[in-house]
Amino acid sequence: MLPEQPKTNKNAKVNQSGMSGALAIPAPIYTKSIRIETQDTPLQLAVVQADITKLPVDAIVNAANSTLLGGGGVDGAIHRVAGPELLAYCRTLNGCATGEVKMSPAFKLPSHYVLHTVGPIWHGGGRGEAELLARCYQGAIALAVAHEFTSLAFPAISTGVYGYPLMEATQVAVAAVQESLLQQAAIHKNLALKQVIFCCFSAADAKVYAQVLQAS
Ligand code: AR6
Repeated sequence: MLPEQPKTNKNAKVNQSGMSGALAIPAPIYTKSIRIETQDTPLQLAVVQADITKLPVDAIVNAANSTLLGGGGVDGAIHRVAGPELLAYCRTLNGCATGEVKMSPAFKLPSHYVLHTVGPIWHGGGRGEAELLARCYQGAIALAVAHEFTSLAFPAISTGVYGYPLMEATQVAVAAVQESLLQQAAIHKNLALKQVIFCCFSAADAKVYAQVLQAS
């Protein structure tokens, strides 16, 4: 069982002014609103350039490896900020297969939960990489909806150490998130989930995400 954590977001509001406080989400580089008939309010997709460990959202996604016992890149950053309690908790999760998602509390991070997923290692595209990567995004959205999170932030899963080409990975990410939101909206009349953030570490990555989201 996960320790009790409040479900309301500490600060889901995107800081449109660009003035960043300690717990503010930086102003997005690009946003897209999705209006769905069954939803009272539009869902917002936002491209933000930030360190994901600083985002005060309900849940951040971790691009982990199948041991869930930490590593480099965004995984290492998340464990460093969350503190040793995260590693101790992750030891109880018995690892995670590629394309699956497991949840933990966020401990010292400003988010409430971490959704750990394992993206595919890029082998050239012929080993089901796109489908596995899409499953990471779909699974995280499904968990976020099931737990009534209002905001969720993704890093660019698999595009670092795992070598997935950024443009291809971004196309998978943007399509999988939008398809998942539409699927979930067809099931649940009013989704708690209002904001999905594509959190890019570099300005160059954020530009690619903005282009792909705009074209979608
Ligand atoms: N905030 C947001 N994005 C970040 C941050 C951060 N603090 N740090 C890195 N990124 P990677 P992968 C970006 O390598 O390719 C680990 O060792 C980074 O620029 O973290 O899925 C795991 O344990 C890139 O765009 O994850 C696994 O063994 C993106 O996060 C392996 O790496 C993903 O890069 C997973 O490799």
